[in-house]
Amino acid sequence: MASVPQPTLGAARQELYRRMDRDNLAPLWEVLHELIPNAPATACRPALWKYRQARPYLMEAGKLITAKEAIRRVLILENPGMRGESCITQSLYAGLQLILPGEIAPSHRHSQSALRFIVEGSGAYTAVDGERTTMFPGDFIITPSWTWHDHGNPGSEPVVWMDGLDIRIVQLFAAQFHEVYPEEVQPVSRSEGASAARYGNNLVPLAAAAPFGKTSPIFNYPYARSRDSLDKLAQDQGPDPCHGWKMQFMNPLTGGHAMPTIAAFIQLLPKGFRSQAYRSTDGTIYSVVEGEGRVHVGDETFEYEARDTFVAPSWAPLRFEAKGETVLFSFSDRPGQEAMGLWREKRG
Ligand code: GTQ
Repeated sequence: MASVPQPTLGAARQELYRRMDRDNLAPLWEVLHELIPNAPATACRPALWKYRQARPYLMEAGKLITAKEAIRRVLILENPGMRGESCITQSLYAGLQLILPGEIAPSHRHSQSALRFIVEGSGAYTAVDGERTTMFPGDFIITPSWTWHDHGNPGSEPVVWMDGLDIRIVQLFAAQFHEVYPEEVQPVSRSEGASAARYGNNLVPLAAAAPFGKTSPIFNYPYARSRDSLDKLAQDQGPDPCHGWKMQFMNPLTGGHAMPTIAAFIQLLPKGFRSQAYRSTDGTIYSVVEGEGRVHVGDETFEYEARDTFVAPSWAPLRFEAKGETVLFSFSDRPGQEAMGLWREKRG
């Protein structure tokens, strides 16, 4: 290269790039720092969605399109740094789904896994491979990969839940499959509570194979039980300085995360709690179940109240100031990062 005259070096490089570009080749050195940054870089921005603001749109949508026509009547929670990409973090999708009294969201299955976190209303059900479970606010419900699922609302009030799906992860691997069930509603083949009875009482049927593969055999973790666990934990020990009292939803057959691609958590912050800053590589979506306060995410500060959703991008420092006793549900792509040896956290 020493023989190339300096003033023409830039032009010569550009000319080389142009020629190799036609043969689908590109110089690494022009993009190396972008490809391998010093610390997590993501277009995902800290954001909060007020339920009070989102709800009227959802109810208006309820008047303009049926659950049946929409297939799933959902308002996607789009990260402001990734508009149009149908995601809330770089790897995860979230939305608010509405099902009105008398409606049915027809049965289908897909390789993407879904979680439901019930935000408002009671009495709707979701069915997973022949078993229905009735939804109550704060319940954490799983639709495992490739299981038939439909939702229905035989009750008398609108029911809204937050959907969390691993759409982007499955897309990254180009492993998406989807099938429509031949009828609108799948037949019920097990009694309500069957999964909880078989796997949720520290018992397991002899020689039982995991009914949902790598996903927990329990597909409804009721809020009443999660809340009780948090309460009892808080009675006997002090809060973690970063997390308050935080628990992870578990697959009882493995002791690991309840879902293979998504981790889910529930945590309690005492009234007046000011947390120490915490960051981790799993960008995390939070749904406020109870309480109000302030959360600092990176350079942003949000006031939260019950039913709001907010997102903390990968490696953004997170700090809570709970005005009232607060319960937060959260989910992230942590299982994948742990499986690949990528997950990191930092306190303070
Ligand atoms: O309930 O099956 O928010 O398939 C997006 C895709 C919900 C669902 C969503 C879905 C569903």
